[in-house]
Amino acid sequence: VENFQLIDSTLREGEQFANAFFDTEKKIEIAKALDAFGVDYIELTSPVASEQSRKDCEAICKLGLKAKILTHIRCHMDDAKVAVETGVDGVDVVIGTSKFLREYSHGKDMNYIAKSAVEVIEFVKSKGIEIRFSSEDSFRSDLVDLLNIYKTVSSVGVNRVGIADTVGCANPRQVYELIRTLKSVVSCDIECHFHNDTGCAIPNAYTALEAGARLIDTCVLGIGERNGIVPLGGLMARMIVAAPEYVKSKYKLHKLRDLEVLVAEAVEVNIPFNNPITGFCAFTHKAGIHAKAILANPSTYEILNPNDFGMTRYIHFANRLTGWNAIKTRVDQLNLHLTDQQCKDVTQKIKKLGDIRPLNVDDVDSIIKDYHAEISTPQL
Ligand code: HCA
Ligand code: CU
Repeated sequence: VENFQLIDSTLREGEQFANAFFDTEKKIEIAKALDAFGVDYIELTSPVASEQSRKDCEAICKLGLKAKILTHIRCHMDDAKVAVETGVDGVDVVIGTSKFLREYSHGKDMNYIAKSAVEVIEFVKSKGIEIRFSSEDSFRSDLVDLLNIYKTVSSVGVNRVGIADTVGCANPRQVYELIRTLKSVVSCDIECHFHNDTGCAIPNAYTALEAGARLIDTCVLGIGERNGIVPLGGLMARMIVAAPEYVKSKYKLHKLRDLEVLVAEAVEVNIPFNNPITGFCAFTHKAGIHAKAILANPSTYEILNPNDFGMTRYIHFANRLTGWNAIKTRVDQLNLHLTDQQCKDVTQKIKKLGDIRPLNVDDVDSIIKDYHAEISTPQL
């Protein structure tokens, strides 16, 4: 899994998210933030989608970002001719290969698909631009059809092939098998695009890399059609565990939170409470037993180090599950001096109130301060 690359599609798949509308300025802001984070590629909406989409694509190409700029088109010469004039570094073409898409979407057979794929690939390559060919709805396509089309596009020198779980139906075992099989028929890099309808987007992405794929499509916060695709942040959480040095040296992980806030505000959603890394409680420890061990060594209950992402760990002590180690830490923070036994006593008082109602930090602080005052008052 070392050496993987990211194709961020917030400005293509992400535009297909229910709430998304990015004006030119917002697209440029997001493109710059993605580039600063360090994604390898930025994928943009097709220039034939609308007049403004084409202009925005040209504007982003002119920014001179480090990330390569891609646009995403149907497997059709009409689209390809417009795409190569925008200034992009690469073109991603896609065509539906499942029986659903062949019957209810474009109505073409596999021979027609192969013929137009070859034509588009040769044309885009002749312009000195990178080209990726992908099948749409790959996991509900006939395997023989799929392998044939990939063999064909590989032989005409496509730069990457992609597979897409368009409906989010695949599970990791199916992903592993398909990538393994595909690797035996193509010589180029493999890219993967996973929707999250059944909650498998990140596991599928990870498994695809294990099976030998090289590139993963992501969106910030996982936005996209329906409930979206692989979230950039969630994939980072998975990958930093698998390839810590690579991930830490390649991506500016401290910029993740701001990038997510930027996109969340643009599409008017909140960052989910259970979001990996940036969810509000992602590094909050609560139970007394956890708090004690975290204070001794954070790795006891943390697989991710919040510092790697510019986040901070928090020990939630204002509750009835708290323990005296957490309270002792709070006592120290308040610059008060209590013995261990006194900390245990005051913890009992806190738990007692915590049994009656939810507590906040002020409640705990005043219990501690009152207790401290009481034991410090000379007895007459
Ligand atoms: C769609 C197309 C796509 C394309 C994926 C890709 C999908 O919006 O239906 O080009 O890799 O999910 O199949 O996003
Ligand atoms: Cu998609």
